[in-house]
Formats: sequence, structure tokens, C-alpha cells
Amino acid sequence: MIRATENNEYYELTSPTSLPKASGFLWNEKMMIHMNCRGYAVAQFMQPEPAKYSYAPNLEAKTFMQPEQPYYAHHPGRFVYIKDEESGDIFSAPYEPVRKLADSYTFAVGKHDIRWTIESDDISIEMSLRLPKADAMELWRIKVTNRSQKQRKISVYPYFTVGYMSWMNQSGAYVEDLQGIVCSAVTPYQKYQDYSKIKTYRDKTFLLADHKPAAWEVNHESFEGEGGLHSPSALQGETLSGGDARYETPVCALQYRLELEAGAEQEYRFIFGPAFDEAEIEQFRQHYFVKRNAAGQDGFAAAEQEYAAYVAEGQGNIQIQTPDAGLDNFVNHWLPRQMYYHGKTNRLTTDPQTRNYLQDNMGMSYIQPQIARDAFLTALSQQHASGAMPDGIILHPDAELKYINQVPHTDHCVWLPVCMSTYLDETNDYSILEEQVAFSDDAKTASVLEHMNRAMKWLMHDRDERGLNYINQGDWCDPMNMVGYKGKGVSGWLTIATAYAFKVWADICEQGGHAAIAAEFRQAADTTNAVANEYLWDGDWYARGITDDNVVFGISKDQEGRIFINPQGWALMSGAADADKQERLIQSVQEQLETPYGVEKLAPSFTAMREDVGRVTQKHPGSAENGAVYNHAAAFYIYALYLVGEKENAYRLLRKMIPGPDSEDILRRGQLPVFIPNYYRGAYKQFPRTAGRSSHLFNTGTVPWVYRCLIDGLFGLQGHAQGLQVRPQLPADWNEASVTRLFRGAELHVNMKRDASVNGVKVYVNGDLIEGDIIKDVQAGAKYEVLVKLP
Ligand code: CEZ
Repeated sequence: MIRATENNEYYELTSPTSLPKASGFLWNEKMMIHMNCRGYAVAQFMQPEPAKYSYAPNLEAKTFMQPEQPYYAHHPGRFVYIKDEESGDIFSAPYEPVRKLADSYTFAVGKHDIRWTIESDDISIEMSLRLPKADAMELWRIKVTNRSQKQRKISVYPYFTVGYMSWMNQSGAYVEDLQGIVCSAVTPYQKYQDYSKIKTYRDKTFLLADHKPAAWEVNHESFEGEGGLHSPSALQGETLSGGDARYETPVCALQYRLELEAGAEQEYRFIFGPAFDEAEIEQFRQHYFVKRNAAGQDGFAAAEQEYAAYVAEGQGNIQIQTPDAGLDNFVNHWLPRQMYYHGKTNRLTTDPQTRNYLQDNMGMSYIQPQIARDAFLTALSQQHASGAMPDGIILHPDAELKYINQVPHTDHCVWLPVCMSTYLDETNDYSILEEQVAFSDDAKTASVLEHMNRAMKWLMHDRDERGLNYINQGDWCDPMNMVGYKGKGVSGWLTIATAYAFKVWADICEQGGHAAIAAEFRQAADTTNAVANEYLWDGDWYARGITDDNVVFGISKDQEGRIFINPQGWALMSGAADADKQERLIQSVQEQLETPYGVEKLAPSFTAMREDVGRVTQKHPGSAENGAVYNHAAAFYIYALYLVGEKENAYRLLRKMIPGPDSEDILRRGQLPVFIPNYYRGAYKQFPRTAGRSSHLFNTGTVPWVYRCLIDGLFGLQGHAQGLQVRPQLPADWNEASVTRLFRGAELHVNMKRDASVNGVKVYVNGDLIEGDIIKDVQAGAKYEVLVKLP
């Protein structure tokens, strides 16, 4: 029912009903599409803000990508109806809207394409979706094959929804010259000042066909008629009626009438997307369908290849082979792809949250470090001279801070050293510290070293008299907005995270040759840890914070929100927790937060508003930050476990992040193992029925942290100023593992094996035992055979 293909290039699902929300996603330089196994789709393109070309059927609010999006019958989607002209029977592919169970069904999620193969009544339909690399549009192929022994007369109706485009102006018609449907709208606005922007928008939605259709329908209401989507009235007639939409909801429906001999097939190709005007659509038609390159290929076929190459650039730098095939498949094929998506698109926003921007680029350090480097410089160029980082990083001249970025959060500086350290591990490029960058409010430039120092100093001073860091209206936890809005409340997590940031910054300074600064921040880390232990340790774990009214929360006295994961993990990282505290907090997390699907972010989930904590407590219990298995937070914790050598706990939790391996687990999560979602439902003890269910939201800071867990933790192949440090932490029941590690231009084939004759890790490079655990002098372009003997 659910399986990886033999070459691991696809993940397949063979039922449209067992995991009705199963999905894959594709993106390019201008757009993103989240494609569901039943044919539903959510697509956005940038102009420069995210916009739609296939809308919901009613007035839609604009928002950022949401978890657990519900699908409904009239949800935007891409479908094809098939009618047997002799019997009048209809079915649709991939599954919706007719919902007739096919004789066979396969949904295959690939890296650069998404495909379906459906067979019903001896007619097979193969559908595939790809994107070009740079244009915002979808490239569809639909192939119809007669699998029966006799000639068949059928009608094929591609049905691509357009939805409710605008309350000001919407229409659509078939355009003969273009051989396609063009729908038009005006993005609603009210202020005349907006007109200059609005007039540049790509407000048209088109469907271009490479084959001339027999008929079409552009009026959604006429298409559907009284039959409803399961059995649209328009399909009753011999041909579609050629209708248009005049301030009516448009649709892109075409009809092809086929007489297929036994075994014969016919393929159609379509392009669906937004455009500025008909002239641009004509250009698309010329480019993709008419003109041919030297190899005789048209633009459509060439774009498919170019896109595959583009996605393939997003390779990670480890290829693994372990006793766990599910882990191998995910790490080798899907995890770097998801990181790359984040690094390339910044989640399709023009003002990514600062922490997201930095962490997404931490991930890019493994794939295209130059992009990460540029991003760190961009972020620092928007820093205030005070050292404070803004809530979001502006990536486009017209962009402004929106949504959550209008709410002041106090954690952004912490991510600078944490994320930069990965970049430095991978590249050893300490020259970045010497780069000169200006401030947002001071044109005079300063070195990156100075910028970072100011960020650390800002954290050091944005504190109360006890030395605890203010939270204002939020920290890493966006919706924890009422702990400190009066100006007094502090964040326990942020205080501890600050200690960790100081330590990491001290390490960077030491390696970069700035010993005095290193000493200063090591000292600051110790002081901060001491403060954390004095005010936040609750006996068995650390508190989450102290409110404006001086109430400590996230402690044993609380009925709800007794324990939060973030202060625990970061106290392992910062060194606040000594051996005794480590043991206690790890135990507490296991008892109170661990579920079969990972560790919850907090427990018990809040069931009512707590006004001194904020809107996080109003989210549905077990969803998102209110006690889901919030994978970003879970990944911090796993990373922390590796840092303190808790390899069994770490691996157990890491494995729980990936759906599977058994199908029962996949069914419960409802998601294919082709990405890590931002959360799985938690509140395991309060609402066991829904626990484990995936949010299906693939925008998440989780992925670079999981990669770090693999590189720095599980396989222990972390970059170091002197070379590659080898410190594997394989779980006890693994006897061996092998990793091909790309590192600073070199390729290392690392075989890790248990060996009863050693009592410590022994590293052999090209046959020679090395001293210590750092492979030094790694040469770009060279290949190394590395044997690691493990006790
Ligand atoms: O967004 C994420 C943020 O992108 O929530 C994380 C935070 O660290 C990330 O930077 C934890 O709060 O506003 C909200 O309540 C939402 O919860 C969003 O903030 C959340 C969404 O899941 C979008 O990805």
C-alpha cells in the first residue's frame, strides 16, 4: 500500500482513501504547489508577495501557509473526468471529484515530479505534474490508454479549478488563437495608492493545451449544473457548451473526444498558471509548445529536464547506509530536498522571520554554503546599531514586515552564532568575521565580528535585575505573547539559550583567533547558567519562564503546561544542567513528554486561556505549540541529547520523527515519509484518538536541525577548524553503518564497524591509524577511505 520504488526515486501510495491527505510538493524560483493524492492542490506564486491563480470557491483570507488544511469537495484541484461515450459511465482521476474507486491507483511522489496511474474500466490514466525552473506555472501530462480488447469511444475532460478570483472583476473565456482558456480578474483593493502595484499583477489564470479541444466550458456553474461535482451536468451532453464567465466563477474545463483502438494511447499536455496578459500567454505558448530547440525538443520537454536538474542541485553531503532502510531512504532522498526548498525559497515570503531565515540558511550551509554566507551578511546588514536584530529580514525592496513580524520577539540574536557555527564547520571560512557590513540605522560599516559581539551584548543587557532575559511578546515560541508584554516577564528558555549562544560564540572566537572575546563570553555563559539554575530549576526540570506578575510557570505546581521541552534541551546544550540535573530532566521528559510519535512541546496541553502566558494556550490542545510533537522543538532536544552523549535516547526520538517503518504508524500519521511536517498532534494522554496525526505543513525549521543531529551526532562527522572530527554515536544495536561524506570539496567513504578488540574509537584513513579523532589536511578533490572501529 505504501512503498518506496526500487530506485528510491519515488514514494508510492496505492489507495486514495487510506491516507486521504497524503501529498507531495514541488517548488521553483517563483512558486510552490502542495499536491494532494486525490487531486486537490494549494499553489502560490510570488509577485513579490504570495498570490494565487487557482483560488478557493469563496472569498479567501490571505494568510501564511497553515497546518492541517482541510480539503472539501470544491477545494482547488486538478482533475480529469473520463466518460465512456457508449455507456455514459464516468470516473475521474486522480480520484476526486467523482470518488469512484479505481481498479488500481498509484500516487507517486518524486523529487521533481508527482505522478498518478489510475486504471478504471480498462481505461488507464497517467497524470504527471512538473514545474519549469523559473516560470510560475504547472506542466501537466495526461495520457489515456485503452487497455481493453476493443475499440473505445471516450471523452476526456481536464478540469482545472480557478475559483473565486475577485469581488471586483472576474471572467473567463476560451481564446481560439491561444488554444486555451484565459480567466481574468482584478486583485481587490481600495486605496488609490495601491493602484500602481495592482496594475502590475499577474491577475490572469490560463490553461493552455497542446491539442485542440473539441469543446470547452469556462462557466463553473454551467459545468457543474444540478448534477454536482460527482456528476456534472455538462458531461451529460455530447459536447461541452462553450460557455464563458462574465462576473461569474470561471473554470478551465476542456473536452477531447477519442476513438481509441485496443491498446492505443493518446497523450495531452497542458500548462496552467498565472499571467499578466494575453501577450504573455502567447509567449508561453510559443516557448513551451511551438518552438523547438536544436535537439527537436519543445520548451515543455526541455523545461521538464531543466527542472529535474534544478532539484538535483539540492543534494546533501551525506549518503548513508545503515541497518534502518527507512532512515536511509529519508536521509538520502528527501531530507536534503526539504532543506534545499527552505534555503532556496525562504518559505515563499519576502520577510522571513529572522530566526527562520538564519536556521534555513544553517541548512543551506550543507548544500550551497555561498548562499548561507550571503544570507548571514544580509541579516546582519539589517541589524540595529544597538545590536538588536529585527523580527524579520526584508528580502525585496517592496517588502514590509507582516503578520508575526509586527510582534516584538526577543530571541533573534541567539540564532546568529548557533547557525553560523554550522556554516563555519562546513566551510572553515573564518574570513566571514572580517566582512564589513553596515547597520540598518547606521551607514558606518563594522566587521561581522563586531556585529556579532553587539548581538551578544544586546542579549546580555536585555535582562532584568536577576539576569534573566526579557521575553516581551514572544521568543522562539511565537504565540507566547502575554508572558512579558508589560515589560517585566522573562523567558527561561531564552536565558538558557543565551548561555548556549555565548558558548558557541566563544568557540567561534577562539577558533577565529580572538581569545579575549572568547574568554569574555565563556564567562558570560557561566554566569547565565548560574542564574538559570538559581531561578529556573524546579527540582526535576527547568521552568519555562516568569510572568510579568512574577509567577514562575512550566513547573510541577502547574496543572497544565507543567513541563516544556525547550528549556530542558537547551540546558543540556548550554551546560546549565550538571550530571544530576541532566539525569532528572531527561527522565522527566521521558515520563511526561514522550509519545510514540516523538516528544511533545509541553504537557499537559492547555485547555483554556492562561492570560499571563498568552495565545499559545488558546490553540487547540495537542495542536502546534500547545503540546503537539512540535518537530522543531523536538529536534533541538535530540540535538541536545547527542551533545551530552545520550545516544540511545537521541536515536529513539530521531526515528519517531519519520513516519514508519510499519504501515500502522504511517496510517496514524496520515503522511508519506517524504518530508517532516512542522508537527504531529500531541496531547497524547488527553486526546489519544488524534495523537500522531501530521500537520502536513512542510515549512519548518526542523530539517536543518535533523541534519545537524545526523552530522554532528549520530554519525559524528562534524567539521572542525582542523579538519573532520569523527565521533559517531551509533545506537547500541547497530553493528555497522557507512557514510559517504562530502566535506570541503573532498569525498570520504566512511565505514563504521563494531570491533570487540578496541576499547575506544579508532580511525583509519586510507589504511593508516590516525592519532586522535580529527582527520586533518582534508584536500579538496581527494577521496578518502576511512575505517572507524567502534567498541
Ligand atoms: O510559525 C513558526 C515560526 O515560523 O512557529 C515557531 C517559530 O519558532 C517559527 O519561527 C514556534 O512558535 O503565529 C503562530 O502562532 C504560528 O504558530 C506560527 O508562528 C508558526 C506557524 O506554524 C507557521 O509555520
